[in-house]
Amino acid sequence: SPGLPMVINTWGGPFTAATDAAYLSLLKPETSALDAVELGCSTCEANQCDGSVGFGGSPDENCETTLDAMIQDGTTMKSGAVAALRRVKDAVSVARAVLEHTTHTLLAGDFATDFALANGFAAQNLTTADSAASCAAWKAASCQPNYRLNVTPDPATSCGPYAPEVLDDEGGLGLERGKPEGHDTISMIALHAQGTMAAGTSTNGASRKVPGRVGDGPITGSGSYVDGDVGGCGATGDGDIMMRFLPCYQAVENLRLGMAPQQAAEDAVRRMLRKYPEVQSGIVVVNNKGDHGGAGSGWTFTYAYRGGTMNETVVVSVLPI
Ligand code: SD4
Repeated sequence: SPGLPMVINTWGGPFTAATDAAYLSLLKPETSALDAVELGCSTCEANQCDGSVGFGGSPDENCETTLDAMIQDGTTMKSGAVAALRRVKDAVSVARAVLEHTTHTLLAGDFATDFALANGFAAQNLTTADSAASCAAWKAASCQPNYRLNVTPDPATSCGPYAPEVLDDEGGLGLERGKPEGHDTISMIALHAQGTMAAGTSTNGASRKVPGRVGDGPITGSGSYVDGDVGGCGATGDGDIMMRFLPCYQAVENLRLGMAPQQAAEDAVRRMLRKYPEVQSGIVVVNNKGDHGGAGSGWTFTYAYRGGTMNETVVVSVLPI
């Protein structure tokens, strides 16, 4: 452990600006762990970290970007989240408003947008010239006829109708659908100097998804999870698979049972690999003392942290299991 306060999150590179912003904010005593996580995730939303957080990334089949985010308070276990949020850029802050201004945990789609607007957030276009162009190119090339159902999709509307990928003996349908391209989510855990903890996640999800698809990001225990009595976890990767395993819940419970963070992370990833050997996943785990570890599969995962009196953020590279 580098000591407290501390911030730790998925990915290095552009994501370290989020680590720094959150860590530096925690040096002011009035900043809570929840404030730090909100600020860190917001930093990535504004910077469009890797194109996978915030506006303009991962367009769905309608070429629209929608956002998933959650934030959890490790003292009360309250969490707030938005799923498939449309037309509002500040996903993690809207998630925080759900946590603070409602008794609910998760709002979705247009209703989440309505809630955001009613709470003073601005309506904005989440499409950029880049996201519109890459989506249009993909649809022109890849909305394939579905031979099994004997229909040809109309790319002007969607690529449906849909059939399970496993039934696709033509190899054409669905191969490029819902697979994130250059995909990285920010999931962050903050430890306040007083020992309180919070965690959060923000992402624009997977590219070319069926409109309405919600990933692991806004699911408590999947995108992230924190219990200040034990520790916290943040996840990134193929959310369609990962959310079936609640890997962050698993990792934090592993800590509770006495595992070290590294072991807790590896166990959570192995549980997914047992059924899905190809899954791309990355999880970062930290106990409430600041000891940390990470594990991933299918790619080289990185995580970033800064704590105690560290002058800069350190990035740890984790080879796939
Ligand atoms: C999702 N977990 O929506 C996100 C995407 C991601 O690295 O993290 N990609 O599935």
